[in-house]
Amino acid sequence: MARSRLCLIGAPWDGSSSFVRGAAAAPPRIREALWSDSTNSSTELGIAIEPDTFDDGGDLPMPGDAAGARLLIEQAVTSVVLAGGIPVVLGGDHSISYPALRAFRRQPPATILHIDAHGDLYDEFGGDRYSHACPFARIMEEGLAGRLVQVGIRTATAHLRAQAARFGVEVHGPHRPADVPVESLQGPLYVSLDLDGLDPAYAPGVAHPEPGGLSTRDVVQLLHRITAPIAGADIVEYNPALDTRDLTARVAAKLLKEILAVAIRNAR
Ligand SMILES: [Mn+2]
Repeated sequence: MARSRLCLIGAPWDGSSSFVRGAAAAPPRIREALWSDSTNSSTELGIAIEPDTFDDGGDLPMPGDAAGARLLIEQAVTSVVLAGGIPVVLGGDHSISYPALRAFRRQPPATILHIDAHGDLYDEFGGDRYSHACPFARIMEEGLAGRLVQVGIRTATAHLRAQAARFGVEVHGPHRPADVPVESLQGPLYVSLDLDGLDPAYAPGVAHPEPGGLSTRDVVQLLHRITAPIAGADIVEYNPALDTRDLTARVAAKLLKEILAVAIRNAR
């Protein structure tokens, strides 16, 4: 595939975070880890990720209000989608996934593979229907995906379980990720990766660290098992202020590379 079909978009927005902010500082730190001389361009699929492997649209100039931020994200992602590109959005908090998926509303992805400790299916959270705890409720209400498959979930309240049942969400915990039927997921497929899906031992730099999560290896293997073409992806909730020795930035950059490699492999 034409490599320029892949387009990175930074969405430095954390104004919809319910606990602590700071994820807005993530995109430049993930890029820094991506190009750090501490590593190289290789991926485990044998596809190199170099500066010319994808377009980098830079970071969106976020306004101060959430509605304006959502509109800007939706417009930026829509322009990539309409040009036949594959957007990869770096958050920001998880609220950015809703406007990112709105960009596909003319042709929604068949499947969203959502890796997270949290279902993010609240009808509202703290009075905010666009909170980072709510994006997948909005996405499912608007029919922005055929199927939502969640992995790593370990904080399901009664409300979240009811919401998952209402929307037909397939919820997998962090146990036995090898049992998730990733190979059979239909495409186009959108990957939404919240770094708190990983155990805080692997990714401490998040606002809501939840022990008992996936390992970095679990997530790499889940990604590699995707056979469907990739429609788009996001990586969210990295909070540099809470990180230790840039560990989480390195995990985000590693998983970004593997997502890009899977997108290239599966488009062939
Ligand atoms: Mn989460």
